[in-house]
Amino acid sequence: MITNTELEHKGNLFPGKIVSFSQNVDKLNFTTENGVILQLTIIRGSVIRFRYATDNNFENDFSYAISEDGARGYSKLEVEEKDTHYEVITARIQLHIDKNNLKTTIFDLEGNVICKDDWGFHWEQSYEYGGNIVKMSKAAPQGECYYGLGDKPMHLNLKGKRIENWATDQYAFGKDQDPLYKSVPFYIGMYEERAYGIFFDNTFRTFFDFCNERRNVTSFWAQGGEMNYYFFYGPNMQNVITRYTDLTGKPELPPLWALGYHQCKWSYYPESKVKEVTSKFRELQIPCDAIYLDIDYMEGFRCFTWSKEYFPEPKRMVEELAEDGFKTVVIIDPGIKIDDDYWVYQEAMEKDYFCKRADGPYMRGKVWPGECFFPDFTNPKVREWWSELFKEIIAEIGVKGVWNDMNEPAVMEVPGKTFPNDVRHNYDGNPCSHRKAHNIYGTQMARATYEGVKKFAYPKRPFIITRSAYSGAQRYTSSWTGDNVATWEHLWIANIQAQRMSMSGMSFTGSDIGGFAEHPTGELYARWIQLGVFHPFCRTHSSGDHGNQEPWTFGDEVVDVTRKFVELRYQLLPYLYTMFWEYAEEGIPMLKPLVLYDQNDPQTHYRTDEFIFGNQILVCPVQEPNSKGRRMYIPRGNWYNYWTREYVKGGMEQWVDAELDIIPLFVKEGAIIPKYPIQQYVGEKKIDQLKLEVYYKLGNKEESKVYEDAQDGYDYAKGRFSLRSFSFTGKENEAIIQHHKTGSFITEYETIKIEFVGLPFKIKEVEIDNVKVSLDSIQYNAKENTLVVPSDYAELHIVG
Ligand code: MIG
Repeated sequence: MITNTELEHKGNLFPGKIVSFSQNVDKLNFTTENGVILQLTIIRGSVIRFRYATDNNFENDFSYAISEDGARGYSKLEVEEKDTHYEVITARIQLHIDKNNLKTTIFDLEGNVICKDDWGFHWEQSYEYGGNIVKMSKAAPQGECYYGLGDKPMHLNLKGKRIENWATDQYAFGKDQDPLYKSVPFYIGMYEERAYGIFFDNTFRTFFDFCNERRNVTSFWAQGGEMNYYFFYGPNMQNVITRYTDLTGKPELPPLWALGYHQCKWSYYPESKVKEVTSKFRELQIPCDAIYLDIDYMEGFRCFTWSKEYFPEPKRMVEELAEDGFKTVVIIDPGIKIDDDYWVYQEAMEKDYFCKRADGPYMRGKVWPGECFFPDFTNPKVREWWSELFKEIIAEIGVKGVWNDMNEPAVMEVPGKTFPNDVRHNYDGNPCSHRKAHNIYGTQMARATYEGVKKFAYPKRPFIITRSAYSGAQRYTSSWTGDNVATWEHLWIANIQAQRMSMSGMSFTGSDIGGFAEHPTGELYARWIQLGVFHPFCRTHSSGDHGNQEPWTFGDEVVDVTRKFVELRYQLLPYLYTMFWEYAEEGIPMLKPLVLYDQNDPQTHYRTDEFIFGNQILVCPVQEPNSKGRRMYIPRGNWYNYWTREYVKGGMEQWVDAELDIIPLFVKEGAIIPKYPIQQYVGEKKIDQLKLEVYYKLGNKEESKVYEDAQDGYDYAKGRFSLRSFSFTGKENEAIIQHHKTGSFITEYETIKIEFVGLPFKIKEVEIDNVKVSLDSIQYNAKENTLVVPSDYAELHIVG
């Protein structure tokens, strides 16, 4: 046992005995003899904020991450003073605070330890910066698992790893490389089937150590700021994530087209090249909704300008693309070229909106346009100004989405690849150095961009994508995983990153399909698109230096595979949109790693490859060349192989066939999967019929939902949406599908085509809303096991 005195020798300081306690409604303050204050805020019965001050002094309380819309309030709060500790009891947890040393232990109501301080809060004074290095260490029982933390390209279970959060432009990053572009200081711990979460809301450079340094200890620390974290009790992992997302915010629904397939390259230019690519998609009938313009569309890389040579009439081009169903998305970087004749530069200079060094000069750095200055997006006035800059691009030219890159912020040819630490930031009226603002810079840029696009796209919905992000960025933007590489290992990484981002409250994420750096083989591209269509954001992108990466550059077989999977994504749009609605509404992660799907099955704790897309579709990519299939773990429960329709029992590892045109895909029994007809882009066709694939299950009810609305705009917020709930009940010789619709949106289609999969009997009789109907009148097709019912039926009863 190391004593406090020994540790103090190493520079660590510890809280002493508690000398006073006070309560102000939801805030409990415990003060120690040496001037440490622990302030607990009871946010909800299962969400507690822990905030520690040293020298009796809290900083101004300000966070970019916390959303104002989150649920607050608790039903019970009792505080009792005992001999050795204070006891705090809510409706969900109990918390002990040791009077001797301020250490805390959190229990569930049955008395199981959920999270316990090891050394607890301690700190080191930082002579160089004047603040503290704030630290927290927790006991880590053997067998505890850890998940979360954003975009880390390593095993999903973080046990044994040390992690660093410092947003970094990491071109061609590798497996296990850290830090990367994002910093999401939120993790989920799970021990004996009970999960909890910790969000360390500190934007300085932070570290997390999961039993790497000491086998039985998990710790986290920051190079400045406060020890300020939120504890979320589960015990279900999904509840931990929804509570975290509730606190840090949920996205609005994107326009449906943003869930279509997107094509990108660095760069498509001139206009004729853009048109050649978009026409080829239509010619080959590979659905596609968006085309991206990378930095070369600008005049000398000046943001908010267009190259006269390559894009002489952007408005006309964007309109013509729109006529063909393509939405144009353009890149906007933070670096503003130093150029007296450039209006954006002039305005920012006049208004004094660029970041400055501590001693006065502007923060000057080289990026694509050459020498640049950088707006201080942590200044609310700068964000307001920036948002106005989008007027022309969005309102006049008709661009539909904006892509924010280089916002770590990235600077070329300098050590650390970013701003020096001394750069000053406004931080919404809490002036600070870059040490504190670095990790939030990208999010504030994306936020300002979102506000601009939203304002000028109104009454349509905005679409933003960012590379850098901090917790809470999901309120404004989607994201991609940065500059990956065209290798099989990166296919594994992409799968991990998309799942991890989903668990970290940022579901709307995807990778550069096929890899950004280098060039994939056709086989790798095919395997990647098969996975990519199951990621919430789905875009092919490449650096273009090593050849083209449009699907047709890999030959006919790959074109066919691409078409097959992109078509499947478009058919599944109502399913995907419903997943998004559940994410936007309740914070439910769109992708669920198996551990999140079934945490009580220990087999899932170290799985990485398989995941659940939404609630009912199991996906497992093939990640090796020359494969004819793979072994995978099918989680507990019963499933149907989507391709062969074979019924499979889960709870074991098994071989699954998967030639190049197949990705292992399973549907949960009892699921009702909605499909739209194939379209080349969202809105191409009137949806004249909804299809439901009904996967028969014997026994208990299974619930499925379909959310629909106008696919863009905000009418849904006024109740003009359609939410259909279906429940399936299967018996040996009959089945019932109940259907209930809420919301005032009238869907275009008048009929629903139902296809039964795995039905163990031949349909002989059908009743709709308790009225017997003839099989002819519902277009019953015995071979395909399909029938057509009115879209407003309430109960369908089939009997064998
Ligand atoms: O220094 O805009 O990650 O997607 O194509 C490279 C050019 C800058 C990095 C992005 C990438 C983009 C590229 N950008």
